[in-house]
Amino acid sequence: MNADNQHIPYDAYKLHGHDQRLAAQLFRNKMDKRRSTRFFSDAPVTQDVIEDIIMTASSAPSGAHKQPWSFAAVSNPILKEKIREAAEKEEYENYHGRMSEEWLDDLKIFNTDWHKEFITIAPWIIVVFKKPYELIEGVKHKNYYVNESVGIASGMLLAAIQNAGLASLTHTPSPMNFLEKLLDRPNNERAFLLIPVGYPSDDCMVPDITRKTKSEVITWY
Ligand code: IYR
Repeated sequence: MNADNQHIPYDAYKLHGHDQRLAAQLFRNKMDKRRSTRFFSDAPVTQDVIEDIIMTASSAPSGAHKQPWSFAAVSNPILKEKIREAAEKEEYENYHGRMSEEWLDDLKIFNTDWHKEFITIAPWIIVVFKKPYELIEGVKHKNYYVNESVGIASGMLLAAIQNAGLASLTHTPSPMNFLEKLLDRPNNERAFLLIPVGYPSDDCMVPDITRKTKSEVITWY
């Protein structure tokens, strides 16, 4: 393209041929081993690893490059205890009347209930926040494609967690506004996902589920 003041040459990461085939296969295999985990070890994970994982997520594309996200990384045990207590309070209500029979039925194979021990056991929880707007000098500026942008960043976060040899869970206590209060977030932030991160416990079990096959998910044209 023609040079202008707003563009610089792209220093692209490229692979070709065998290297490309191998990289694609290895990454697929690594990601295929990812499972949502509800049983964590309390073994520590260093803050610099969590920082790299979050900054990988924050490299995601976003509408008009507004990067409409922020991440709270919590290891403080007292705060984790408060978050667990509030999450369990909401989940108790969900499992006792707020979720439909069909929903509860769909969840049976996962053996979930309102107890959320993983919030206090995992060494870290990362709370992803979305920012529907920015507040600049008291003026609201709407962000674009906020759910898409934060969803992409969250997917990259999960991939980075897996790449670091750690386990995670995408937990969605609902409603989640207690997180904004407990973490003292600014008015323009809404909790999007709560993600415990750590090693799985040695006796961690996961549901016996299969993934859709390529013919079920891909249509070639
Ligand atoms: N948020 C509840 C219920 C729940 C909902 C879905 I959709 C799941 O895939 C799993 C659980 C909980 O975390 O228990």
